[in-house]
Amino acid sequence: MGGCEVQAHQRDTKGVITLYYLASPNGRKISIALEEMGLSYELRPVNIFENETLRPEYLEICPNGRVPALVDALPSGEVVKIFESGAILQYLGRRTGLFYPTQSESARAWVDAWVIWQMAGLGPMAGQKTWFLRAADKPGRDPGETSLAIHRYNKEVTRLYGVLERQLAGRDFICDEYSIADMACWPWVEQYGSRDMADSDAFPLIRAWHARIAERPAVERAMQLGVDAIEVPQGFPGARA
Ligand SMILES: N[C@@H](CCC(=O)N[C@@H](CS)C(=O)NCC(=O)O)C(=O)O
Repeated sequence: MGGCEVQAHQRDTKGVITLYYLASPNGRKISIALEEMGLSYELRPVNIFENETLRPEYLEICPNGRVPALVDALPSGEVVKIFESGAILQYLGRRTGLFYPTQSESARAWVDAWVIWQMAGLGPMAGQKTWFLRAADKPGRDPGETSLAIHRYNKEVTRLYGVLERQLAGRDFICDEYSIADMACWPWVEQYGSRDMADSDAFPLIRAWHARIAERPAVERAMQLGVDAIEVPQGFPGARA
């Protein structure tokens, strides 16, 4: 492990999946899914702080130059490469038939909707809010440069937390059964909890849901992965300040 150089992927049963990873909210969605699904994989830490995501060989896998990305060398010889954590979660769900409904179109559509909700809403809004909060903390920063953005993103994140809180009323998980939708959302709530919101009494169902998932053995294992490989700054939201 280490570095983000791309190696030839062998067609064996062990380590056919390579996860390009940082111990960040988006990376953890995928390590949680892999651990929950019991798949074997090789973890390849990618140091975004040293621009490893911008290397040509990495951009071949992830044209967007971000982590996570995943390469799956199938026994047939087909090599699947995927970027965008939501697409990776859906792929792993299809691959295993786990935590992603395969029989019912209505159930799968609902899980997809919540995965996209996280990808288009909770993740970007919480990420931007945290980015501006960190920027505002920088010594000498004029508060006028960040206050409107913090106000805007805080309002939107609060609204999104309200959406999630309502969805959790009367159910243990976002789509009744534990699914990739929970895996998509949970690391962002985990991340964001340190910045005031999830600890708030305003969202008791989110807090209980968060605790329920935190104690799953697969999640505990995933949270330990790669933490020593690359140091992630405190409060890192998924994009550099
Ligand atoms: N929508 C993308 C976002 C990925 C993303 O922003 N990843 C962060 C780490 S959590 C990253 O690679 N940041 C690199 C940078 O800011 O240069 C996904 O969900 O995969």
